Amino acid sequence: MLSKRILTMQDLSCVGQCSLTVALPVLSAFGVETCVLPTAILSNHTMFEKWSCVDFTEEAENIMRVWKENSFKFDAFYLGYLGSAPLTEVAKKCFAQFSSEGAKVIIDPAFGDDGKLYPAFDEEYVNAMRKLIKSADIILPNLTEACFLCGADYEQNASVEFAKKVIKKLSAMTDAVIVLTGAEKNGEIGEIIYSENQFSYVWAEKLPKRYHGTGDIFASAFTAVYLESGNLEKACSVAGKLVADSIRNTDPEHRYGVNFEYALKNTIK
Ligand code: PXL
Repeated sequence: MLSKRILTMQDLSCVGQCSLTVALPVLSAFGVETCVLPTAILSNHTMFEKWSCVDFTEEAENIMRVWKENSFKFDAFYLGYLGSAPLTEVAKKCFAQFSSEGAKVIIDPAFGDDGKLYPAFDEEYVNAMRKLIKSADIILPNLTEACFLCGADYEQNASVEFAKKVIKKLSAMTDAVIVLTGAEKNGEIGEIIYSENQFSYVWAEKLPKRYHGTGDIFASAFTAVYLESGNLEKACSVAGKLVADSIRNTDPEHRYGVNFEYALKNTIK
């Protein structure tokens, strides 16, 4: 059986369950052949007080030169935390040179949460991401990222109506399907999907705890299920369940990620 071969572009955080250390196991578990273009190598993710980081922009150019000589092509691209604005240009080159026919581009902007940018980012990065999402088929922002991208003021505990207004504003900037993650309604959490001028929703039980790295688990599982099924709602529902199972099985003392490894083992069973 021929499986899809995707390229994921994001950082390798040596400690902390996020980015490539999540994407690789999750995508493989769902049966997707996964190639990587690391964007940076960090000692650990940036929610720890201290971290080191080596940017990979220059090496990415070298890697792509050799890939071209080897005539590699990918059936899809999944982008997460890139780390610096020049890497968005690398990504565009990558789509231009290595897309199989009909290859999809799925982008999780992955630059902020709770109304704030992650520590390594600034307005230059947001601006670069505004341009990059024009090349996407699907984007997976949370409300913070959606607000930054379209220049809306972020609201805490936002209503679905507010989130839909932000999505509409964002949709003027890209033709991509928008899957807004982490929306909340009546004690439930879920996704607001905007595709072909229509809204749809996927809701699930909201668990009392929030943890770091759940966005990367969601995006990885979403990508795998969407590539296989072409069904946005199913992809959200399976990915949301994996996130919820991961949170449920996480020891409250474990602060820097979630126990997605345990949840994944059960999903596969
Ligand atoms: O989970 C998003 C993410 C990925 N990679 C790094 C991060 C973060 C969030 O803070 O710091 C390095």
